[in-house]
Amino acid sequence: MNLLITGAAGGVATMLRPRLARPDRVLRLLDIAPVTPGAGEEAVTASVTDLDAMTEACRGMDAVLHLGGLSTEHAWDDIAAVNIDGTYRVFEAARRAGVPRVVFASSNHAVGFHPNDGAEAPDYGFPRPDTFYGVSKVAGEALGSLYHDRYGLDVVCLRIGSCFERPSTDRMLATWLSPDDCARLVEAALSAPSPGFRVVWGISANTRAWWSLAEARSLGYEPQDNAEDYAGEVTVEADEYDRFLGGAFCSPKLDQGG
Ligand code: 15L
Repeated sequence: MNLLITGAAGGVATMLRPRLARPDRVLRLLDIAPVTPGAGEEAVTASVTDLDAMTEACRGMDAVLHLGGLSTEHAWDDIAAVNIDGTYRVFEAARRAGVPRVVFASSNHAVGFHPNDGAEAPDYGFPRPDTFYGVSKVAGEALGSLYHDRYGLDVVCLRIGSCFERPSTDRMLATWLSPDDCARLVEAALSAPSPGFRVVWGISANTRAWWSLAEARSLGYEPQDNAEDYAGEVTVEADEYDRFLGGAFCSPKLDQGG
């Protein structure tokens, strides 16, 4: 199983590389920043915004894990160019090269302005982005839906919570996705038979979870970690914006002006 990973120099990809390595798998690592490939890996220095380079990078791959792009709020022009146009090019390149499956790193910020009432937010919540970044994740999900319905690609969108080595704030006691569980979720998204188009939450088995794991589990995801194990170590922020699913991304501090 050959897997192209975009955004390979980024934080999530760096945590995933050793966890996704398999003797019978090539990981093709694509980023604008140079990446040093290890055993079973290949590196491609290119931008997701370059359709020809993306199409070339997709050749011979069985799936694309699209992690590339801006991972926080930025000015509209940058979000539009890198996250929205770039994600279009990833899907289009996959289609042109005959790659049958794309796993797209969406985000909780696609639905960040939904009120957080403490109950588990359901799967497939209607888009309610909290930032231009969140809008780009909604656009990526929409592109995934289109490329499934029109061209038959299998597309799994992961509405990732907070994927870091450890939870560091009280919000992350609800939203944490451990690196090991992230790899488990990606493996489920890569191996579920004919998933079609899916949108699943990406969190660990957190005692204080705000989000449903029903759809992720239906793909075969079995989380093993729980942020609660770190409850004594996190910073308590009591962020007033935790009344929304997107937390601090809902703050006016992220207004882009204009
Ligand atoms: C995200 O989508 C961001 O990429 C990441 O930096 C975190 O802020 C995360 O969401 C989160 O909500 O914790």
